[in-house]
Amino acid sequence: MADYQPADSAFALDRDCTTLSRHVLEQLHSFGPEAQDLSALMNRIALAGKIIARHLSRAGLMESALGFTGDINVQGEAVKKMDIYANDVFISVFKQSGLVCRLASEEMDTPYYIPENCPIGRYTLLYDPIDGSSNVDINLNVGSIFSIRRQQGDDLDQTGLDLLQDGRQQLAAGYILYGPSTVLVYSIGRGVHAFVLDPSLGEFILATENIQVPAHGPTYSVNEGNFWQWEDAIRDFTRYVHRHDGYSARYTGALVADFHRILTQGGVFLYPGTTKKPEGKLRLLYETAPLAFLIEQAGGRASTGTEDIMGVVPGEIHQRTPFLVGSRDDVALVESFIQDHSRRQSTLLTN
Ligand code: AHM
Ligand code: MG
Repeated sequence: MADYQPADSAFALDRDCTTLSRHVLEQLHSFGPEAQDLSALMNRIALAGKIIARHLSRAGLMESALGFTGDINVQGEAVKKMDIYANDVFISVFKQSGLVCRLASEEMDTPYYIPENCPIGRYTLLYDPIDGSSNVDINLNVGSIFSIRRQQGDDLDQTGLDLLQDGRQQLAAGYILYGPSTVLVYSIGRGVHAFVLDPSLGEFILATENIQVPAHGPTYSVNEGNFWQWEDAIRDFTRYVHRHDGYSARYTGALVADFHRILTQGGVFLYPGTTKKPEGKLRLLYETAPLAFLIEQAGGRASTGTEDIMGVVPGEIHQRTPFLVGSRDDVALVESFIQDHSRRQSTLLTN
């Protein structure tokens, strides 16, 4: 009898079978305890993403899904109902995981502890539940950003001090982009991979493996409404791109969406310091460090302007950093304007 030959549809079936949890295990070439943990953690993040995507897709039809709560968060920003919903989704999902003892997010002053997980929960989830929340009420792109760190010590006094370490302590990082389709991008330090949610299967299916950001790209992504609040160096960079062919401005108001464009097509995203916010707007532990982890894995760069984001040690959980991220050459170009200005300033001071 002839050997069995898979039909042409086998290719599509192979593709459909590369789910997120299978991919994590394949990446680690192991079914050991740590690989099982990471796979389970990614599965939980995927579940949170599916629940949030479902809620977003129907938000305009539901009472009390859109708009503000009337509260102000620890960042001094008005809180949206969707921020709280998504924050609670991650908490509920990780309560059931057993693996996570603490969660720290943009929406909570101090980390949230899950006492029943604490004797065994070896990991901490840091996250921005809804990034770009100004887009929520107008049905535009938003995202969730996540980072996983191994808990160090018991943290019995619940200070979370072991979280104040550089970005190289991250075990995994990524984001979920809620757009025309829901896309999950992650890295466990072995390349950057994108998955698309197939709603008919209810699964994130591998779409692109080992994403590499081009060394240079056409996009510069920055809120130019802040032009007169920036330092001269950043103003000079934007004047440079205005005067040179081949650059396009793109800015959605959601970091995850702008980052996703740059990760896939190249270019640079900037949120520099302003006179009102000298450290910029974006937070290190759950916004800039996870995206820095991804971009480095994809062959790009992330910088404050003067140092690599991955090397920054925060002084507190909600610390902000100026942020330049994207293609290697484009980040270097912005940094060169910053270096020129600081050289000129020190020459002025010494003369
Ligand atoms: P959020 O997490 O509270 O939504 O704030 C972060 C967002 C980013 O997604 C985006 O890049 C930035 O804030 C936009 O800020 P601005 O309106 O100042 O340009
Ligand atoms: Mg955010």
